[in-house]
Amino acid sequence: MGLTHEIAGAVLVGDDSRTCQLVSRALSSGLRAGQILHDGLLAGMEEVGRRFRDGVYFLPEVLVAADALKAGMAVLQPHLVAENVRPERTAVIGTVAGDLHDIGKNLVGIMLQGAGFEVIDLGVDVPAERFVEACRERSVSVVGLSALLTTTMPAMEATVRRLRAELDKPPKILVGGAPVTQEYADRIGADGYGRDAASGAELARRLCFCGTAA
Ligand code: B1M
Repeated sequence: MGLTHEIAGAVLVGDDSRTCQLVSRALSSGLRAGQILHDGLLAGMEEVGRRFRDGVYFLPEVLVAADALKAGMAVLQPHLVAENVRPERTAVIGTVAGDLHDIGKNLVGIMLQGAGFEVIDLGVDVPAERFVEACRERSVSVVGLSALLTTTMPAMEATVRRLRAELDKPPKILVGGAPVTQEYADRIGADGYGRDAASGAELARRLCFCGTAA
């Protein structure tokens, strides 16, 4: 079994010390940091996403896998910088104004990282103008909006409207959260709706690389 495969396996079971050891070993054996990232850490996290989507994994497994991913990334980071490996796409995520729920949004962030995005997390209770600013500050491929309250869904709609009105080239907009539906996403003009974190990240990837949710 190759080292990258073993790394993916260590992420999958959330073993952070083994993930770090294997990443160090892979580096010493001459594997490139980019390969360790894609074929090892991210491949492991992608499988976590699939298992979560299919109901095989639950929240605790996802969180321990995310910790293993983070631990491995910490070992790999200086080597990625040296190799100038950068994520190809940037995603900005946040929970909309008035809403303090962040567990689902954090999961979406983890899955997006697993899908190869650099993630800028604006946190909770994020006003529309902050999303707009974040998209002006750098090149952003996708914005992910989360809302958990029926009372904050209008803030989601307002955010979509402002992103479209105020940016010359608006990023793809993905929405999700317990009260949000595909029908609502269509109505407010979002590009896509994620029922859960894994399908949200998968959709983000499709939107960015294929330009469509289909
Ligand atoms: Co709140 N809360 N809460 N709460 N809370 C709910 C959402 C509620 C359904 C509980 C209930 O009444 N049964 C209800 C909303 C009712 C409604 O509007 N229809 C509610 C309420 C009313 C409130 C307060 C108003 C209560 C009060 O103070 N009177 C208050 C509001 C505060 C505010 O936001 N301004 C409040 C506060 C809180 C706590 C702070 C105590 C805490 C939040 C802690 C935190 O997030 N750090 C909390 C919690 C924990 C919940 C419940 C119990 C759990 C939410 C959760 O984290 N689920 C929730 C009841 C429930 O859902 N059973 C409830 C787990 C999480 C993984 O799921 O976030 O849905 P979820 O994310 C999913 C998908 O939705 C999707 O992916 C995830 C799964 O993979 N997803 C996306 C989410 N965002 C996405 C974005 C995407 C794609 C997919 O693309 C961008």
